[in-house]
This record gives sequence, structure tokens and C-alpha cells, in this order.
Amino acid sequence: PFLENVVKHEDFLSGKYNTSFIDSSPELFVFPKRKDRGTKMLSYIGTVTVNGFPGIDKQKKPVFEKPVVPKVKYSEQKLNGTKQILDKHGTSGLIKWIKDQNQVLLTDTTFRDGHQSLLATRVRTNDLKNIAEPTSQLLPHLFSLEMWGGATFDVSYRFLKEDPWDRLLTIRDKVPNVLLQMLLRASNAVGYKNYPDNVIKEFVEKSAYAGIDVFRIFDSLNWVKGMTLAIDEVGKSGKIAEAAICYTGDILDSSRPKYNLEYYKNMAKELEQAGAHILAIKDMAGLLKPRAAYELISTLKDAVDLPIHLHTHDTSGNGIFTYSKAIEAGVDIVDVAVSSMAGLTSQPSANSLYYALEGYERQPNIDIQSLEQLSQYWENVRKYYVNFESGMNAPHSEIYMHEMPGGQYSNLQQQAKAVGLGDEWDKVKGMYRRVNDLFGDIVKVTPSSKVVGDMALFMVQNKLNEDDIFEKGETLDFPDSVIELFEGYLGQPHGGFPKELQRIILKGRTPITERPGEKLEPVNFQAMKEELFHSLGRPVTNFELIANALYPKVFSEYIKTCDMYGDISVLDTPTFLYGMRLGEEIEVEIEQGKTLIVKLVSIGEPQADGHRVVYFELNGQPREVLIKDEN
Ligand code: 3PY
Ligand code: ZN
Repeated sequence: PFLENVVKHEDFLSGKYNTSFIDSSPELFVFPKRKDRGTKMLSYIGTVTVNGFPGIDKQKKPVFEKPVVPKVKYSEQKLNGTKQILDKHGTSGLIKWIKDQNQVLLTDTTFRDGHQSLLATRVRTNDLKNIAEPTSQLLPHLFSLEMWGGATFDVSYRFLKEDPWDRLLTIRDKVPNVLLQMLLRASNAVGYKNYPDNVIKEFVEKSAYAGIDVFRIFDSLNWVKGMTLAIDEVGKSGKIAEAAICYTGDILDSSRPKYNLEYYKNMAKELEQAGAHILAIKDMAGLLKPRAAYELISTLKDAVDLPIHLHTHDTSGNGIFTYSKAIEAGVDIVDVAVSSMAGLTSQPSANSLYYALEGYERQPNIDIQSLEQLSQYWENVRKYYVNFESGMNAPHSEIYMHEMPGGQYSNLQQQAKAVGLGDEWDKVKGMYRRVNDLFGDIVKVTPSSKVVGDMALFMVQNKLNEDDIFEKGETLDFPDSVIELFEGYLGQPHGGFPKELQRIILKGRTPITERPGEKLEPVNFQAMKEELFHSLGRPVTNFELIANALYPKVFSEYIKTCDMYGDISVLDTPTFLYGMRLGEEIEVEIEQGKTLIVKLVSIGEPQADGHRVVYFELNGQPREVLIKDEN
């Protein structure tokens, strides 16, 4: 309808067409009514009810216990957290404040890495939104709330069919007192490949504008040259550049000297030189053993003058012990999750750490009852997503063997299932480690970890071993991600690529050694804006432009879903994932103050063409939608 209005407009007809006349012609936005919001939503509910949710075996909607949102009184006094310190005193004021603390500070990762690592990143904004304000009030002394970035950006659009920018803006609004933190994959932004420099600049600027205060920046090969652009941009935005070293290998293992103490010390100094405000140790797989943590943190405390923020995953079950030793060695901040969303592939539990440090002077300033209340909420929310659980239900010391990042474990498992290797998961894990060794022992974190995962799946699927790669390599079609890695499009690994393997994989192509962002053609945002204006039939926001630059296909699929079903982010999670039970009635608040009451009355038998009529009541009025039965 927007395009129809445009082509009928007199400025357009008189040839005065350019996109600026759109801004001055509000009449263009008056559309005839199309399929209404109610019907679109019923189509979605009908579809999931009849066909199930992608990736979940079709099942009757379970009855869930409603998560209890703790009742907290909003208090102005609590508007006095780290966010206010940054806003009032700037980055240097905040850094000084961190250094002045004796107690260890905490980052709560429940909203990002916690569910990325336990539930394949599937937690929806709706469930975060409901607990955001209570979290801000119950945990006002947090250093930060990690709630964005990593895989959440992609998964929001791709699987949850919701806008990650909305998530950020909503949580910012509900959490005014605590710093919001994101995970930024340096030149890979929140994607799986390097992007042109102007995309990274634009992404950082808009994320800062939308509410991110702390950017944890890492490179998937620990290549500092790949991180400096992002560090500079964050610095320019007045926000905190937390530069991360990805912890790989084992500094206690002298037989594996590639990533030794010296390596970490040198990298820390380089990052300090590059303008980092905070140094993060990103132990993405949970490989940092307690004594190694003590040695590493003590050494880095001497080597650099930056606060140190430690991130680990509790996969082995040793996380609290590792944190205790790091805290003894003077680490400033550690990452934890609320207990019902902690442990195993997620972060260590905040609740457990609180008790483990009882009687020590660095015990964190946190209210344990508040943590328990939040934990009860999450315990019930987690049940909604049971189908995305990895199945790991006990400490997993095998992690020291395969070294797979916590955030990848449940995602790679889903990927394996999708290509029919669900029953060969043990083989895939073993192959993951062998691929690491084949690649020359590289840092494995998104996206390099995804490349190792892709190669492992490729080898298991095609029943290949290392010898086959060298003997038959010329005839093998390696996954694109593997070719890109060896071409240098994710940067350069410490010690370089194994030359013979690189030759086999590239089949005559010449690898690059410069920074990929320099070689990639900048995105022409203006042209993209006009193109999208034509294809979508409406002006696009700068946020949408960035999404399109990062993930064009995923973004256009998302737009299609929105056209078909409207805004389905307003549905409660059980309905979103499982549809409705016969006779069930739900309320959906489609906007503030506007609620729809939906009842599923019956589902008709399949017709000759495979469609079924699904009968609803919408606000008491009968409605039917036609749904194709895909079963
Ligand atoms: C991500 O990049 O998403 C990660 O969590 C890496 O550990
Ligand atoms: Zn992590």
C-alpha cells in the first residue's frame, strides 16, 4: 500500500521523485486496511498448533507453571548504579571506581551467554522483559548485565522472529541503573565472517546509541590486528572497550607451549596499548583450571594496569574453584549467572559463588534472597525451552579434551541433528578435537569454532579421517567456512596456518594476510536504503539497515514472516512454541492497553488439498483460518 500511495502521489507523478519527499508527505502513510493483526496472529497460532515449531518434534502443548515475577517496589535510590557512574564520570571515572573496589564485582550473563549456552540462545525478549525491571531493582550492585550480542542477534531474527534492537531498547528502558554489556566479535560483529570496516563502525555506533555501555571485544583467532578498529570505535563512542583474550590450551601443560603464560602476557600488553579500558579473559570453553587461573591473573595484574574481568563456563564443574583462585589473585570482575540458569555449559552460579566466598573479604556485594527469587523465575521459564536443552546433565570433564566453547555445545548439537548426525554426537565431539589439531591448534571461539565444527561434521558425515584429507583433499568439496578461514578471511592464527593443508584446501587460490576489512568493499548504506525502500514499500530504519548489511537473507525472511503473521513477539512463549490446546483461552497484549482474547475452538479434518480449517474465537467472535497441514 505504501508503494501504491507513492506512485499515486502528485510529486511522484510530476517527476519530483526522490526519497526525501517521503519524509515531507505524511499522507503516504495512510494505508487501506489489509489483513488485520488479529487474523495474522491466528494464522501463526494455527500453524504452530497444526505443524509444530521448527526444530521441535510436534507435540501437544504442555501445561506449564507460570513463572513468578518477584514483586519489587521501584525505588529511585536504586538509580545509583554503575550506569550512573559511567554517565557522570566517563570511562576513566568508571575505571577508577572499579579499581577502588575491594569486593569482587559481578556481571550477570543470564540474559545472554547463560541461555546461549544452555538453551541454544532461544530465550525470547518476552521472558527477558518480564524480569528486567525486577533484576535491575534486586541486583542494583551488579557491575553489568550481559544481555546482547554473541549469537542473540542472529537467533532473534532467524528463529525467534523478533527484532534484537527492540530487545536492547526495551531492556535499556527497564534497567536504567546497571551497565548493559554485549559480546562483539570484533570484525565479525555479531556474525560469522569479517565485514567491511564501515559496517563495524556503524554497528558499534548504533549499538552504543541504543543502550550498550560495555563492549566485550574479541577476535576468534586472538589476532589483535583484527580488534583495533572495534576498540577505537567503542572508545570514540564514549563507552567501555573491554578487550578480550580468548583462553585456549592449558598454561599448566608444558608439553603444549603454543599458548603459554608469555603468550597471554604479550597479548594483554598489546591490548592495553591498543586502547582497551578493561582486559577480559574469555575462557569460552571453561578450560582455565584453578591453579592456572591464579597464575594467569597474578601475572596479568603485574603486566598491565587495566581492571581484569574473567569469564568462564562451568562445563567441568570446576568454575567456582577457578573463580576463587582468580579472586585470590586479584581479579576485579567475574561473570556469573542466576543459579537456575547457571552451571554446566553456562557460567558458574552467582548464588554458589556468594556462599563459597562467605567469610572472605572479597565476597561480592549481592543480596542472596534476591538471587533466589530471580532463580525461581528462571527455573520455570527454562522449562518452556526444554526442547533446546543439550541433554548434558552432569559436569563434563571431557571438555578438557574437545575444548568446545559452552556457547557452541548446544548449537552444534542442533546442527548435527539437522544433518542427521544426532546419534553420532560422541563421534562429532571427538572429531572436533582432531580437527583442531589438524588446523594447527587454533583458538576456537565463534566463528573459528564454527569452522572447526563444520569441518568435524563434514568429516563424520563423509567418513573421512586426517589421512583422507591429505590424500583425497584435491577432490573434496570443503565447507565454504573452511575455505574462508584458510584464505585468511577470519584473520591470521598465532603461528600461521599449516601450509600443506592450506594448499590442499585452497586448491590454487592465494590467501590474504592483510586485515580483511581493508579489502572488503564498503557497504553503500544509502543505496541499500533506497533498495530496501523499494522492496519493502516503506522507509527503513538505520537499525534495519545494519541487520540487512549483516544478514541479508535472514533479515528478508524475517520481514516475510512479519508480513505473514504480524508481530508475534507479543505472544507468550508456550503459545509461540507449542500453539494452543483445544478449548484453551489466552490473552495477548498486542500493544499497551490493547488485549486480544483468543480461544481455540476446534481443528477441522484435512481437506483434499491438505489444508485444515482452524476455528477460533477472537474477543468472543468466531474466526477461522486456513492452515496447510505439513505433517
Ligand atoms: C559468541 O561469540 O557468541 C560466544 O559466546 C563466544 O564464546
Ligand atoms: Zn562465554
